[in-house]
Amino acid sequence: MSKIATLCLIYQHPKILLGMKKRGFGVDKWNGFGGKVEMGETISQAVKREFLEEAGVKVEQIEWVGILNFQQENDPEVLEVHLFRANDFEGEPRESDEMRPQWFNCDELPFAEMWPDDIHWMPLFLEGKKFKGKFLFDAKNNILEKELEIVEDL
Ligand code: 6OG
Repeated sequence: MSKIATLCLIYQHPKILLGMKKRGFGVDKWNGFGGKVEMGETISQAVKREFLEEAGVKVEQIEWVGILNFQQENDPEVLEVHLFRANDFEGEPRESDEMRPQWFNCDELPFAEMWPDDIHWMPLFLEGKKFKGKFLFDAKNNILEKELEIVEDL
């Protein structure tokens, strides 16, 4: 069983836009913007819809950079997250019910307040690599197993 979600980060070197998740899954963590792909929409439509809903900005040119599969111990469901990068956007990031956007320097990312997988794939993201990965978490969100590889194409 698997669910598909999106995750998109705006990266304008050296700045990267993250959002503090205010509610729901991943609450109190900094992350990119995204969410579940809805019935009848494509993955890239979901990226754009979620960015607009969560941060009030329009992203048009998005680059698909990774696929990450997340699983919890003793749970057969896999969350397949499609990761994207955007360089440009229209509008001014603003806080929504779900996210509080903030710019960070890419050398000063708040990994202690991010999902524990991020520290593994973020260097690849910042280098412009494409990658596939798989992470298994325990009930306390510690990583039990990890696989991560650079790929030419997704
Ligand atoms: P909603 O449930 O709010 O979407 N997401 C993860 N992001 C990272 N960096 N690590 C994880 O490790 C994640 N699990 C889920 C995908 C949830 C948002 O959170 C991302 C979506 O953008 C477990 O609709």
